[in-house]
Amino acid sequence: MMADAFEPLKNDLIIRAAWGQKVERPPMWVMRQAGRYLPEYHEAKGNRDFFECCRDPEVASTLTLQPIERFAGLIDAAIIFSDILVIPQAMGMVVEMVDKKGPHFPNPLRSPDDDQYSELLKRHVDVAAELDYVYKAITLTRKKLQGKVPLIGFCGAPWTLFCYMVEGGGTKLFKETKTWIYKYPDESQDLLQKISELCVEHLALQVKAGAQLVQIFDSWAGELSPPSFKKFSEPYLAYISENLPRRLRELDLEPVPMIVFPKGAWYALDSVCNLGYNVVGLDWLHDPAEAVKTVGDRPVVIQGNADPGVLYGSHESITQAVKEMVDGFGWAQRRHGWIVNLGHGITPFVDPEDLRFFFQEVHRLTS
Ligand code: 1CP
Repeated sequence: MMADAFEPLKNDLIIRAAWGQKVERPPMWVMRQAGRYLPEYHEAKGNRDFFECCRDPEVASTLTLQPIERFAGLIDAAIIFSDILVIPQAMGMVVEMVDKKGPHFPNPLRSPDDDQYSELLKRHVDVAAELDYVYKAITLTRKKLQGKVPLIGFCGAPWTLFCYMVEGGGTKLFKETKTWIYKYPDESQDLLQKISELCVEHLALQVKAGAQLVQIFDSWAGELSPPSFKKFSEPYLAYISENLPRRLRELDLEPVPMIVFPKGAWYALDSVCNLGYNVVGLDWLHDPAEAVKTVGDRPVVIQGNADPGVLYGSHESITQAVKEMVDGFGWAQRRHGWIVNLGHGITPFVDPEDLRFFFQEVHRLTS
């Protein structure tokens, strides 16, 4: 099925907002909105392995739609159920998802002298074949959405994927990552470039399959110092924003809005606004009014940024957090330039009904 054969959108608010247009209310979605905090997620997933769910288009589309169904009328985008680590898998690395612990690479990239490193750099990756299941899931999800809301495709930023590939999983210390960039900067950059090329192809093929916006998650950007962010993250984010539109043209596809989320790199907001992304995601350490000032009159939309932890609080504290965002982003005066989200993914154990209250408060205070 071709992407243009889908039902027309009934709600295109997030697309208009992402292109910088004035809108009737700020669109809203939440990072990790499909997942562990939803009882229906556990029910649908059953005993299946996490990546098995990603690889089964029927299951992946069901999980993608769960928050759209539960929060119908409140939420303005779906994000495809998948993971950033499908790119290292496509490159030939083994990644397992360990229950309650997160991703684990049995065989991480420990040094540029390993054969694994030169093989990874040399090997041609047939992204279309390796990640065909993601594209099938996207096309099926678009069909099932029937134009209710747009579908977001995504990938990990090269820097964040690099961290996982060399650490072998989550980490607090970043010992292996820092060893790589400070001992082997050239080899690190060669690998980052290779990953960037695969990101462009994966995003383009997601758009071909039906994704209507894309987000690049740089979840570990904040582990870099400002000069190392300039060297090991920013050039690769720029590579993606320059080359995705080019690749879409080659495939005869229209451009889509591009969102970048450089978590923790608050010092880099000014320069990230010049990278060619339509939307920049902010974590909750940013002050909204300061961020609006930093963006200035550049055509960049901001996404964010309530502390996900506020959803563990009282309804009064949720109302307060929404008010602070609405005032901070100057919604009443500006009426453009803002997509509502949390400052990072929703966390486990949040009561989904408290998220509903958050959504309702945004509607109440912005319309
Ligand atoms: O609604 C959605 O957003 C679902 C799709 C989605 C997305 C966008 C998933 C499903 N993962 C992601 C992105 C992702 N994956 C990121 C970037 C966003 C972020 O910073 O949170 C990262 C860092 C990962 C890697 C990953 N996958 C982690 C983080 C581990 C760590 O190092 O802190 C974890 C726990 C996963 C597993 C995962 N991915 C997605 C879900 C629902 C789960 C939980 C699986 C389960 O336990 O059932």
